[in-house]
Parts: sequence; C-alpha cells; structure tokens
Amino acid sequence: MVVRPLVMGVLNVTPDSFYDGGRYLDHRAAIARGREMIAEGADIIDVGGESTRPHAAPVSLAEELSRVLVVVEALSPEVRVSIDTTKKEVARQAAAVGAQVLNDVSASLGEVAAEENMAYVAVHRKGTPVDMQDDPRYDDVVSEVCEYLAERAEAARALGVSEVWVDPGIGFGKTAHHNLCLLAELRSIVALGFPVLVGTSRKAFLGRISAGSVEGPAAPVSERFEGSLASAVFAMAEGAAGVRVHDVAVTVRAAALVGDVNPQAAATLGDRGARR
Ligand code: HH2
Repeated sequence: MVVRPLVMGVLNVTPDSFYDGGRYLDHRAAIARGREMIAEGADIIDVGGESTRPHAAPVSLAEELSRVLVVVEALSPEVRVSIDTTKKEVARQAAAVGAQVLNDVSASLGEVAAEENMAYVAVHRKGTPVDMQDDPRYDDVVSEVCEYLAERAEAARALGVSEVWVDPGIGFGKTAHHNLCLLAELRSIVALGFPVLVGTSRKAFLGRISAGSVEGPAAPVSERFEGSLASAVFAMAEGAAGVRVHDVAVTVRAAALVGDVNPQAAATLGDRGARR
C-alpha cells in the first residue's frame, strides 16, 4: 500500500474568482464540477463563495450562504468537503449541511471549528484582500509566517480542534519573491509539526516566472499550468501533506508519483495521506 499527499480540489461558486470565477455560479454546474473532481481522485473539495483575490468585492452573508450551502450539501455525502470562508455563520451553516473542514484564510475561526467539530486549516495572510498586495514587507518572511502559523495552530488545538493544518498562504500579502522563499524553505513550516497545505495553483507569481521576471507582469492564468504542477510537486516532495489545486486529475497522478518515489516521506503522512 502506498500513501500519497492529499489533493484538495478548488470549487469557487463565485462570479469573480481569479481562475474559475463565473464557471460554477450555477449550482448544477458547481455540483457537476465537484463530481468531476471526485472522479478525478480529489480527496477533499474546497467550496468557496467569496473570492479572496486582491481587491475582490466583499460578499454579504446571505449571498455567500446562497452560493455555497446547496453545493456543500450535495457533495458532502460523496467526499470530504471543506468550506473556504472567513465568516463564522457560513462555517456553522456549512457544517450543519455536511462540511467537515473549515479552510480559514483569516486564521481567526479556530473556535468555530472546535464548536462544530471540524478539521481546521489556518492560513497565513498579511493584511486584507483590499491592501494585502500593496507592497507587502517582511524582515524574514519564513520565520514570520512560521511564528504566526504556530501560534494560530496551537490556539486552535488548545480550543479542542483535533485536526489542525497550516498553510503559508501563497499570494496572501506576499510578493513573488516571498512566495518563492516560502516554497524554498517549506521544510521549516513542515517542522512545526502540523500537516501543511500549499495552494499555488494558477497564482500570479507563477505567471510572472513564466513571463520571464518575478518583478514584471504576469502571464495569463491559462499559461500557468506547468508552474502550478511543478510547484505542487515541489511542495509535496518537500513534505506538504496536501495541495490545493484547480487541475485535479494531473495533480493526483503527480501525488501518486511522489508517494512512489519517496514512500518513507509519504508514510509519515499517516492517517492524513490517501491510500491506494
Ligand atoms: N488560495 C485561495 C483561496 N483559498 N485556501 C488555502 N488554504 N490556501 C490557499 O492558498 C488559498 C485558499 C485563492 O485561490 P482561489 O480560490 O482559486 O481564488 P479566489 O480567492 O479568487 O476565489
């Protein structure tokens, strides 16, 4: 039996997400896409109803609920569903219709995860969607992210959450250089002792690299596939227990390869890995 890192498939029920915005706003289309990703081997489907991209328009509670609940309820009997939200009430109502994981880019909802008996993903973000990409600065990005994640994850554990993940929040208040530093030193985050989730999929820094300069303009999302796959494989090889991606089928095959090449590392995933 080989264990591989988990693959979380992204399902944004929004008009404005930077990659899949507008494709799955219709509930039937969203549920069909969720089922397609399940067939492709996704271990978790991450349902979101509010874009977190820089300068995204805020979404009301009622609107976010109306986007996500039907989709969470339809998919949760078939797969582990995570809810990508920063609103307590969305997390609570999603849990009531079957969501088992709370993916929190604000890293402030540990208490809700504990109360609802959900697994919890604490994501590092500097600033808010309005200002996070306005010249983000760190003295030492890796140690600042590590300190923050350790504090948030320990707090969630102390509140009683039994499964706590940490995520460096690629693109959340970070330049391309910061993102590359975090990937290069991912082992420091793995060493915190919590399973690590990494989401690089189709993000702008990959477009900058493929366009030739980390400082320059980014290539469009359609030209960021190779970087997405390469960075997911890199993260898994460096010890990430899971990757959050839009391109599920190829990433599942790549995750299996990582498990085959490095069964010892994969075995350390324990209960968190997918078995085949
Ligand atoms: N990235 C995005 C959203 N949620 N959650 C975690 N844990 N890690 C991430 O890196 C992460 C996340 C942004 O990507 P996406 O959902 O595709 O876009 P948008 O926020 O525009 O909906």
